[in-house]
Amino acid sequence: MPNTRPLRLAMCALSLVLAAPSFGSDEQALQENPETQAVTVEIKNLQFSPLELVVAAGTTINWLNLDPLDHDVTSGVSVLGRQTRDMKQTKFPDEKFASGLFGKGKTFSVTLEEKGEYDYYCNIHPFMVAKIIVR
Ligand SMILES: [Cu+2]
Repeated sequence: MPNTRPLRLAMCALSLVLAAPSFGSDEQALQENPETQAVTVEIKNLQFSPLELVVAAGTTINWLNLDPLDHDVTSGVSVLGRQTRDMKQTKFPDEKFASGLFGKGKTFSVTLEEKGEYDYYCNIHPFMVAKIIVR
């Protein structure tokens, strides 16, 4: 019977290397700032920034609108694209939070106590989608 141990070790090392990027900078940021109580998401040029944010449970998220036009922040999923052409509905709010429209220089805040992934979008610009991950 051939000895497969060296190969298995090599595969194991390879999988560690491949897995490394998934421990990305968000995880690092969370570890470096475990006491962070509030984080700001900027809304600028019809985009949420950052698109994906990892925070600790209990963190308050402040969305700050820097665009010269109104936006909103609605929790849930917005889907767009060719494959959605026949769909009756492309926005699926989950009613965890909804800001209503707010203008330039204004903010909307939510404190997220429960761990999980929170997708959200802008109702009037449904291509604006982003996500908060609470760990
Ligand atoms: Cu918008």
